[in-house]
Amino acid sequence: RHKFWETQPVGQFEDTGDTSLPEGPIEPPTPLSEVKQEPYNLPNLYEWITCDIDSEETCAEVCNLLNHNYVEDDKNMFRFAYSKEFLRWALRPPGYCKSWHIGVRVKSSKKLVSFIAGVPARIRVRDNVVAMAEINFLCVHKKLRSKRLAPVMIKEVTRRVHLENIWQAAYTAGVVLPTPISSCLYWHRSLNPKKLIDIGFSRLGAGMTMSRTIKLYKLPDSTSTPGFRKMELHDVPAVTRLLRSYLNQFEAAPDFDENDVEHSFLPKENVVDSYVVESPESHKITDFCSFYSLPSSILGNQKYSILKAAHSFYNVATETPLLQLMNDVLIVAKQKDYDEFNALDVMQNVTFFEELKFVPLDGNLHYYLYNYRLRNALKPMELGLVLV
Ligand code: NHW
Ligand code: EN5
Repeated sequence: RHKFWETQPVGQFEDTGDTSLPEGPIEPPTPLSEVKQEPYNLPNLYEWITCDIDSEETCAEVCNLLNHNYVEDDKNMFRFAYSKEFLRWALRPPGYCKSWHIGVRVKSSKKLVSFIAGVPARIRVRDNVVAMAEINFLCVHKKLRSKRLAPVMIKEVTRRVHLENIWQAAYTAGVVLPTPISSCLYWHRSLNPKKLIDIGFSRLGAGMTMSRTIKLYKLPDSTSTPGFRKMELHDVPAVTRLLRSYLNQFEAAPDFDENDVEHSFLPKENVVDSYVVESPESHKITDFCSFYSLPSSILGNQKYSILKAAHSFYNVATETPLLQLMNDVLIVAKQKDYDEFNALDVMQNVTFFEELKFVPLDGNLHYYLYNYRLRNALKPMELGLVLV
């Protein structure tokens, strides 16, 4: 059934629930001298390239490939539209490896037709912090689909990750592969209901009029929590402490240090936004919330071409109720002109969905580990990991 995935060190469907199998690495590392030194073979017309994301031109090419060929919903109404600034941010975390940003070009025309990327991350799975690659942005040009190029992309990134002495990976996908460590749902909160309904992203509720719907989703003009403000550079140590202690409770979560936090959360216009609550009395940082900006192209609509979506990233509430904190995030997202706010049912997110008028969307997001077995799947609420 899965000609490629059956050959890989991933949990196989037939092994699910087999409690005799140990948790942890499926295969041991091999000596680096035994890792294949040359790239995998590509069909003759194509060549490998390492993408220099620093280069304006290469970054634009990758962005362009993704904007025309990356993930769409099941009805092909929307397609993720990552910006260049976003890609630069996502692909260059502390310790990133240029060789893990992999493209395939047509030899003759030099046209970029496929891409896959990895970035390093320390991810704790139960009691073990594991050095991993996070794999993302796998894309094959629409005209080259179903020719088994994806397995070659995956094997090549695996080889280049192995060359850096890393043997595990984490990735998410909308499709079911062997075997999810968790299967999550997307929920969303409408900020601009009229536009969302006009473009077919959502529907008018039963017995609802447009004006009642607009009223239902109306938000206050300003945030309510005293001391709620944008995160700044000097907040990095406090935010790192908050995140580390919060993420401890989950079965799988990133092991962030201050460098990671500075890179991942320091606000970057139209890429990532983070807020803290600084207690007006003690000046302690008590709460944190963040979202990243991932617009979608609206395919074939006369009036609108871009859906502006904010995606919940990591949130930590210790003093402010999570519900109130998230209501304030909705308010700032609305101020920044986002059309909707998305969140997965991971961590404690389900606790605010109903009250804050989130509704479930129609797609799943499955989480996977490469070369690391878990005996049982995790509940979304046991997961403390969000990939962009
Ligand atoms: S998920 C988003 C993936 N990208 C898209 O959906 C964009 C639009 N689609 C495409 O570009 C986030 C193509 O349809 C793709 C498949 C390229 C998806 N993950 O070439 P063939 C990520 O980027 C398997 C993994 O003929 P295609 C995460 C499929 O099951 N495998 O198909 C990426 C089949 O194998 P099987 C996927 O449609 C994680 C084989 O590919 C997959 O022309 C990557 C068919 O290949 C997916 N999303 O191209 C894994 N979609 O065994 C990283 C399909 O079933 C693993 N397939 O026969 C870790 C590596 C690092 C390890 C380090 C130690
Ligand atoms: C790597 N970091 O399906 C992640 N989007 O899940 C890559 N639905 O926008 C993998 N179907 O339900 C990501 N509206 C996998 C996600 C793939 C993209 C995707 C889903 C969310 C989505 C929207 C629009 C659906 C349009 C048609 C949605 C609300 C209900 C909708 C109203 C209109 C009729 C259908 C239902």
